Amino acid sequence: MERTLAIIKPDATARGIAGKILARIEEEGFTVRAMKMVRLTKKQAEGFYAVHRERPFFGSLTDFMSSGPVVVMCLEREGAIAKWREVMGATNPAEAAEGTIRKLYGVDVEKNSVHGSDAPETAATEIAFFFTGLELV
Ligand code: FUP
Repeated sequence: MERTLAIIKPDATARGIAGKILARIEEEGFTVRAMKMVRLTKKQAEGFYAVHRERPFFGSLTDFMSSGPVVVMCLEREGAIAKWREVMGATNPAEAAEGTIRKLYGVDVEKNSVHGSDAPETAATEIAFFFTGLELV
């Protein structure tokens, strides 16, 4: 079993589709090990995306991620990291495969509705960013 960090981003919570995305997560065989809704401060968003600090889109991305509530989840499944990235689809919704969450709901490359960890090390760091051991059931 593997764990990954999923985020339902502000563009999705604003449109009231967090429930649809959670239903899809459950249909795809993930177990939710922890979940909460939070509104990140700009500084917290900058901390979460620190690896992208030098990228031209960093300011806009962290403004967006702190613009409204997000739902953060620790998901568990066999091959959870790769499977969640497959279900999310490509970063740019215009390039995402049919049926993926970003194809269905993503607005653009920034407002792309969901986040998922990209490797075991980042999954561990990202889960620990949002959840203490006590909150993981
Ligand atoms: P992903 O792992 O698919 O979320 O994508 P990346 O790690 O490449 O990008 C991290 C975040 O930066 C994405 F969620 C969206 C955002 N981004 C932009 O806002 N503009 C860009 O041009 C590229 C990425």
